Amino acid sequence: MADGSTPDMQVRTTCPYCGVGCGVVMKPDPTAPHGWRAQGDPAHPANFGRLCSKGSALGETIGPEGRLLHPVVDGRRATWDAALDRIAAGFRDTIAQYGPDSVAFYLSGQILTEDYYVANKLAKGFLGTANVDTNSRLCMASSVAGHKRAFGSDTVPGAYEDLDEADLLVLVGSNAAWCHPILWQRMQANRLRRGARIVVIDPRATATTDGIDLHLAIAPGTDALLFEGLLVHLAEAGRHDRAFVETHTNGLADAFAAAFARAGTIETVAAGTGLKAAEVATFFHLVAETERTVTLYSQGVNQSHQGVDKVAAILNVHLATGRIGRPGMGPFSLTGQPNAMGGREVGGLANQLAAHMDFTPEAIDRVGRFWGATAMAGKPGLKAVDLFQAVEAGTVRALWIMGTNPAVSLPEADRVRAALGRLDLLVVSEVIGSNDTLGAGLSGPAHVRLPAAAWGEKNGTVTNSERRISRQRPFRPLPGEARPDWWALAEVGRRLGHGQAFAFADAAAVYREHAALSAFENGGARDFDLGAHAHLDRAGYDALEPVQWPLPAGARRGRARLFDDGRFFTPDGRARFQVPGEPALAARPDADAPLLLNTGRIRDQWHTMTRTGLSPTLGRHLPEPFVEVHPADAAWFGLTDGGLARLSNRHGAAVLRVVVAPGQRRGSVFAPIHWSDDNAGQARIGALVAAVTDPISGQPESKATPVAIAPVAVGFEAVIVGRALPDRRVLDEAGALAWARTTIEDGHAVLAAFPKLAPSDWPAFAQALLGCGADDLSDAGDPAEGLYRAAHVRDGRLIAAIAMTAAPERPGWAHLKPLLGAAPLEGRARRAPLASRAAGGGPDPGSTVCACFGVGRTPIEAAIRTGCRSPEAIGATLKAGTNCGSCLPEIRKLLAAERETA
Ligand SMILES: Nc1nc2c(c(=O)[nH]1)N[C@H]1C(S)=C(S)[C@@H](COP(=O)(O)OP(=O)(O)OC[C@H]3O[C@@H](n4cnc5c(=O)[nH]c(N)nc54)[C@H](O)[C@@H]3O)O[C@H]1N2
Ligand SMILES: Nc1nc2c(c(=O)[nH]1)N[C@H]1C(S)=C(S)[C@@H](COP(=O)(O)OP(=O)(O)OC[C@H]3O[C@@H](n4cnc5c(=O)[nH]c(N)nc54)[C@H](O)[C@@H]3O)O[C@H]1N2
Ligand code: SF4
Ligand SMILES: [Mo]
Repeated sequence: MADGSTPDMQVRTTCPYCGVGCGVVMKPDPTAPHGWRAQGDPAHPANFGRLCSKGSALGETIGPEGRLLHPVVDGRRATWDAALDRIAAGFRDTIAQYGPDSVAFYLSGQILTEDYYVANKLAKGFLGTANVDTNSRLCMASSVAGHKRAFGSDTVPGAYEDLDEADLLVLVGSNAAWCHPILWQRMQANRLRRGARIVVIDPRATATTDGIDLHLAIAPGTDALLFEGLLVHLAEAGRHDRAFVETHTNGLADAFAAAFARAGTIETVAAGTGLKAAEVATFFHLVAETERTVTLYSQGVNQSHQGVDKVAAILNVHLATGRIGRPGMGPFSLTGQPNAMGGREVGGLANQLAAHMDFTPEAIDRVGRFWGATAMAGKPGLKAVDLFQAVEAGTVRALWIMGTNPAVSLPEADRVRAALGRLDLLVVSEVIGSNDTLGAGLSGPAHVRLPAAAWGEKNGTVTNSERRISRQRPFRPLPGEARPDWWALAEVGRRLGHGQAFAFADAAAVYREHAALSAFENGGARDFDLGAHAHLDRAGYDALEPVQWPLPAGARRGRARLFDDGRFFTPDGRARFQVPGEPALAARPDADAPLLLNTGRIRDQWHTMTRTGLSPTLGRHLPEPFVEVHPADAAWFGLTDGGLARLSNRHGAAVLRVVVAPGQRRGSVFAPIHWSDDNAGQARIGALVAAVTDPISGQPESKATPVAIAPVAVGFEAVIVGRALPDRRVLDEAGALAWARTTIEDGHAVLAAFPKLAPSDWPAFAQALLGCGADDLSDAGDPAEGLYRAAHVRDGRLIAAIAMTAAPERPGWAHLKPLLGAAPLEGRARRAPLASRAAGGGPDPGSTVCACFGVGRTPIEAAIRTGCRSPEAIGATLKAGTNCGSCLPEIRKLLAAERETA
């Protein structure tokens, strides 16, 4: 091959980020940062060869930087034997003294099905506790509960093909353009090719509301009312499918009566949802006229005080119209994490037993016999928020955290972090050596850190949003002493005397047992059945092609859709309509906390950034934490675009960069979830989120917490670029009001804001931050004029540089990035780090729009002004948007903005 590699060296695997579950081909490439380049797998039915910006950058995130490479016990390096002995002894002693429910596991939709299976078996079959919960509680629990109540099983009925074949796509609480980009591209393709219409229901404008048919900027928390109104309207329009309802469902009369009482007219719906009557009517009309309708929903639905009600109201509409289980129609819960579904399949949630079985006496008996269990859990365990409150209260005393960062991602995160310090035994399995959760444990009396195998090294399966199981295959050796998570769990099981139950030779053996349990005494009674894989050998496992469950014994092909036969998994085989409760916010804004805090994601970062944060390409898009504020709220609270704001309430506080955004909902602000104390100053947004949960699913309301907001006065702005990261303490001592770090080629950058400082003190300040004396620094600019730059160059190599400007100006720094990796700077080039922009006078490219080709906002705007009138034209000129397409919504937005000004 042209790149020098042989085709058979490439490895087909699955992306470790979102629930789309794209197939990835990793190809050896000596020019790539760590020797491997990611490409979309043309044969994978989720993505047919495409990858979004995060998937495309996978090769940049697999290096050795920051990895946890050996076990650590009580702060000291330890052997695996010592660490595992310590865990086994800790669990045994804790259970002996306080009983089985004093031990708990907190897992993640990012571990593999095999890891999940072994953890669940160990806890629920051999330790005797169901205190096994997962970050999926913060993510999918409301969908799971909604599915089970309506269908009798946790089933996503449809397939991605339905998104290609629908005539109407309704997205509720989903920013798919950023969070499920490849599915979003499939929906866009349907719109362009077949004329499908797209409606997005979201309180704020997002990349997903750009260029669609209808955006309903709904009042937070009122979705159930909208869908109840729709249920009524569809009856009036004669769209209820009487035959389907009569033969295959129960309870429509009650659901309809409740809907009619609350949402009987378009006017009441409009008043309750804050929408215009005309908008509501347009939406209802579209749904009534379009049989092939798919309703996709995500965290604007699930992460809600009334998440289960929102799900119920959506499912009711599909059941009433019989638009379920048929091509191009159905409700579709978009899963977040790569293995959110796998976790549900094994029973990773505290209220599930295993293989889609609940804690019924028959199921407990069945699973117990299958496992040869010595201590079966007999009742559901604690859900995530309650679990961490039990840690705080001291009733849970030993906790094993695996593949998640709860000190950042749980609501009331400050409280959670403090609670971790109270445990007798805290075990954290991690791929990286430093994050907030690992840090929290240090203050506790005991602590075990286990180095986990990361993506690219681990071996197993994940299940995506459409029930499709795909293989994650290793293509790199395990670094240091890293080991797969399932192995560590099985070793603890063995040490507790259950050698036979945990004698798995490899991941394939775990998968086989999981498949066999799903088929055990099933006979079609349970939706989840992988019987056809119960005897899969190692070679078959290695060669496994992506396949959708159910796949019972004897089946050769998976099933794209369920419920096409009108049969549900309730005792009488009928689906059940549910009656949602009265819509109400968990807490209303008041004088102390007048705004609602909405939280979510950005395009190029994944959660707490432990992996995407390693990629310079991904860091360019939005390099610092921010809060989006409506212009009227900004004016009222005295906030300026580009300034700083302090958000606070009784749970915590954060200081963030203000982005004044007309598309933001008035009275609400939006902040991303990605920043932590590991990568920023005071930007852990979870600290402000109240631990209020849906009463049925236990899922926290992460989209509507009352907060106060106030401007923070900034004296000067700085950017520090260097080979090594400046010490966090130095930034704190220097009085940083806010800072965030981002990875760049060959080093790091820190963007920071500081209080006022006398210009004469700027040079000394720069020396302190760069950690060197005046003799080692060269400088330029005049602090008195609000401009100063200093650089530390050794042997012609740039070690670090700082650029400072008086606020509100911010220093340009794009030109500093390439200097870290540049050949020794000679002669005049030595002054390059002191320039305010690149030599040759080119303009600063601005924030990156296209991550794949590193194209910034400035050149795109320039291209539009010189005649590019479409994303295609911009692509032809600058290449922007021509690879993964994740930036096309932003390019369209820039086009619209330029048209406006022209
Ligand atoms: N780039 C990127 N992609 C990701 C992830 C990531 O970290 N980064 N994480 C993955 C994971 S685990 C998940 S769970 C998914 C989440 O994917 P999404 O759910 O699409 O993402 P969010 O940004 O959490 O929230 C979606 C939208 O819900 C809206 N919303 C808030 N309140 C309401 C409401 O009351 N009603 C309605 N209708 N909408 C509301 C918010 O304004 C927001 O735009 O993304 C996955 N994909
Ligand atoms: N306010 C607010 N809070 C939220 C949300 C929100 O929208 N708003 N969203 C919620 C949702 S939907 C989710 S999914 C969570 C996500 O929140 P978290 O799960 O806490 O976030 P991650 O950064 O994905 O944490 C995964 C951790 O596992 C490590 N890791 C990666 N791979 C492996 C592995 O193979 N083995 C092991 N042992 N470790 C590994 C990573 O380094 C990282 O530290 O956040 C939730 N919290
Ligand atoms: S859409 Fe992007 S992040 Fe999600 S699986 Fe595909 S490549 Fe990965
Ligand atoms: Mo999630």
